[in-house]
Amino acid sequence: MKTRAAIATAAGKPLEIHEVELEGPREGEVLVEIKATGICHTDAFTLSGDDPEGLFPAILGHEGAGVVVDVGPGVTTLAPGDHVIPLYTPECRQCEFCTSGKTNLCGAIRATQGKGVMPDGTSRFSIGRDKLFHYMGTSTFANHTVLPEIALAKIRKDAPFDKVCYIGCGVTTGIGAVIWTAKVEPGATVAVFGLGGIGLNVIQGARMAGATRIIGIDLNPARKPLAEKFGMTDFIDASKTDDVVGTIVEMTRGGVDYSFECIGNVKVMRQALECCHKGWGESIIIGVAGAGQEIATRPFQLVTGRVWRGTAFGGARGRTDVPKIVDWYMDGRINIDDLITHTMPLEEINTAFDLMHEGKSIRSVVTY
Ligand code: NAD
Ligand code: AHE
Ligand code: ZN
Repeated sequence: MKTRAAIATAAGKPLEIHEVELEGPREGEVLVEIKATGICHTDAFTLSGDDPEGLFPAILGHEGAGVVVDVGPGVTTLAPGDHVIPLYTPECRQCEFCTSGKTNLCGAIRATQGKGVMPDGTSRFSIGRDKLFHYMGTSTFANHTVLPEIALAKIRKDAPFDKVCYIGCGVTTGIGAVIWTAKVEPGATVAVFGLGGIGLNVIQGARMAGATRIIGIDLNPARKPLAEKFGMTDFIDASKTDDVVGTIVEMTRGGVDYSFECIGNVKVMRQALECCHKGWGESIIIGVAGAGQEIATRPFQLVTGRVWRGTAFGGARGRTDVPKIVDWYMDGRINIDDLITHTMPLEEINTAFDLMHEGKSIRSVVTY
């Protein structure tokens, strides 16, 4: 079939809107009509050329929601008409990762996903004679896309696509990092570095978990009012101090119980670790750093009890947890609407990247 997509032709170039060819679903695969997709910083990161796994030409996008149009042979859990959220972290429930009970990182299709192809090693997308790469196994910047059955969470039909698409990455990553990765407990003190589409969800997760002190740190003071609405109790303008760590340690009399890096800056990752309390403070890396970047600290920081961890997709097991998060939204337990600052058609998708780089949006959503 033919469908419309935004194509990343080369690193650093604006996306181009074209009609593309999409092959139907093969064994174990599902054809989905994408109704809406968010634009996450990770899409910008890959488009910039900083992603060691970045491939071009590709159809980016990993924060979508849509409707099943067709299923390939062997698909048993989904049928045409089902509403779904694509999962860049699938859940096969059979691999050694899924059955370990220790991680949400499913190993079933990760290798081919990173190579921009479906599990059988081929792409379903092409334009003319040229193949296009898939991205993160999802490619939601296309009006239609094909995914493995294990990479789709079935959700309720009354949830609005233009809001719950954000659960496909940002909402789940931020809230999940707090409740599933860090397991923040009531009364905890928390520091959140970077108050964008992920960091504000960390703040909302910390408030849900009962944290009493939630310190937000950003270079952009325009983030303060919304962060306060979501539960931030204190704000540090990182552009106005050269001692963020000292400021936090003093404010909290020794450091925070938990910190979260939601930027992708290795220098800030160090600050996030070092502002944690001696003996027990845990720092969770969420931000994705570019090729060649490395983190550093004195090992003494770890010897004296601080813990450095990371999280992908907030530790969520997608097919199990994503439908629950959709319920939380529909029940009014979490706020998504205030974080979606811009909505636009696919033709204007490059504006979404501009708004992100200018610090003017939290989340932009493209509706098809
Ligand atoms: P965003 O652009 O919406 O937000 C980033 C925020 O960081 C902005 O508010 C910006 O002003 C602030 N910032 C930038 N440099 C700063 C500095 N030096 N000090 C303080 N604040 C600074 O991005 P996002 O969509 O929220 O994504 C954040 C990061 O999380 C990205 O690296 C993204 O790739 C990553 N991410 C990771 C996962 C995961 O599963 N681990 C999932 C989604 C996104
Ligand atoms: N391809 C990059 C790493 C990118 C990365 O870390 N991705 C996160 C999700 S970011 C969503 O916005 C993730 O889930 N990582 C786990 C995984 O298996 O990819 C690189 O550095 O090579
Ligand atoms: Zn993302």
